[in-house]
Amino acid sequence: MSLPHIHAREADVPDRYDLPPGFRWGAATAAYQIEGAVAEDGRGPSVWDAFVARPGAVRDGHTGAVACDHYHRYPEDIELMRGLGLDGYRFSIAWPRIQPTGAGAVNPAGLAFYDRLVDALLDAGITPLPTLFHWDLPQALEDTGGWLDRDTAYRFAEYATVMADRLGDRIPTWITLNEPFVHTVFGYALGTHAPGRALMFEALPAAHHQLLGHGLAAAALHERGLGVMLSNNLTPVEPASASDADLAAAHAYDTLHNRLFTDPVLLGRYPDLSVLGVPDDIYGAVRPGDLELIHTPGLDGLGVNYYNPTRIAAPTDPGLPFDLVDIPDVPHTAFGWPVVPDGLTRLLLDLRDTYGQALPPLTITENGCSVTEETDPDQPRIDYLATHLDALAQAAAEGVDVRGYYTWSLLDNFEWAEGYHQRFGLVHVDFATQKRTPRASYTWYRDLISAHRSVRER
Ligand code: IFM
Repeated sequence: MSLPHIHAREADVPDRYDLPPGFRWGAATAAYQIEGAVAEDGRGPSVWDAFVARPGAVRDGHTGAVACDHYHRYPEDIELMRGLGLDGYRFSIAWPRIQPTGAGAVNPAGLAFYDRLVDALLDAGITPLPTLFHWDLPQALEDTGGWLDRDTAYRFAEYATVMADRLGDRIPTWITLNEPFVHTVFGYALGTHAPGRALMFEALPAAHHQLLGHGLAAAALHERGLGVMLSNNLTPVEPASASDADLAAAHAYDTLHNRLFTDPVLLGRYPDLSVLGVPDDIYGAVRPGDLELIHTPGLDGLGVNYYNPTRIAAPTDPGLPFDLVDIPDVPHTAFGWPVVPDGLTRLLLDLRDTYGQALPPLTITENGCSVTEETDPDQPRIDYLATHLDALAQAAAEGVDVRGYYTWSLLDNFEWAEGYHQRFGLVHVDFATQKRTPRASYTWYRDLISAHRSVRER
């Protein structure tokens, strides 16, 4: 990938982003992608342990069994974070370490790991920002239906309560779910992620039950005086043309990707799902009172994970109400994702315009760029981060309340169905030796954070 319009700037670190006081700089990871140690200290199996064992499910048969071995190497990783000068670190808690079967008995060794991690972060002056669910459902819950089963929402709230009671004295704000859109669509509709179900639109009860789990967990967190966020992968949707058919298809896709998840939480209602051919009660999943449970706790912040916009055309396959088409004439990442920084500005402005007073403060909880071994060194990542931060600052200048930026990712890690082939890290990881090597983007981000801090302190 190359970005002809900007060549940023290892030496030229901007202190020109006009961001609000207290803006938080961070980096993000997730448990199954970095921890490894999948059979240690009483951790139960998750849906991802089962999925990676399926022949052909993950490129080259890669698994997260060892990943970055962060379970053992977290002190070294926290030193890397300290070196960056991070304000915050977003990580996820592995539910199967806490409740190996997803319900009932709590595993003391699992709690002890996150105690150690959180205490070490605090010692390093870094605020922990945990995500309670980043896709690694305990397999025992999948065996009883996973997120298709309403009961999983109640189990999730129980697990959230266990964590809040254990760590709530040290962690002010919690993220309930990560990217319920991706988990629902890849995990339950298409089957390209765990748990590998291919139900197409009949997957959507899994979305509703995640949102219900969010609402129940949010209420428990709020009762304990804790702040609550939800992170979704959001995308600005652009029609391929101004034709009525393309506009209708773009509306349908926007409903599925964005509004299905954001409207219930912020507005207390689902968008019109008939554009997807889905019944209002999502195949009987939505019961009276559910939307109140989802909406009433409110959100203290919305986490925005932004990677790219999505261009949509009228369907060629009659089975779907839209087609995804490429965005030509822009650079693409190693993953093949179009690089459109001003899509982030558009997304943030659209959120403000769509939700108005109902929109809580925003935090970018993921944004980043993968390279492959072959495309290192990582100038493309520096360019990606620099241009997206420009786009973020533009939205802030136009009045969007955005409070922080967590880049994806601190470390190269297990990139789900792509295994170790896509590398998102500021820090290169040699998976044979576990050697960590900070990249040029690490130095760039460190200097950026430091420049902002000195501006702040002036
Ligand atoms: O690695 C993922 C992460 O787990 C969720 N958001 C997108 C990232 C890059 O694909």
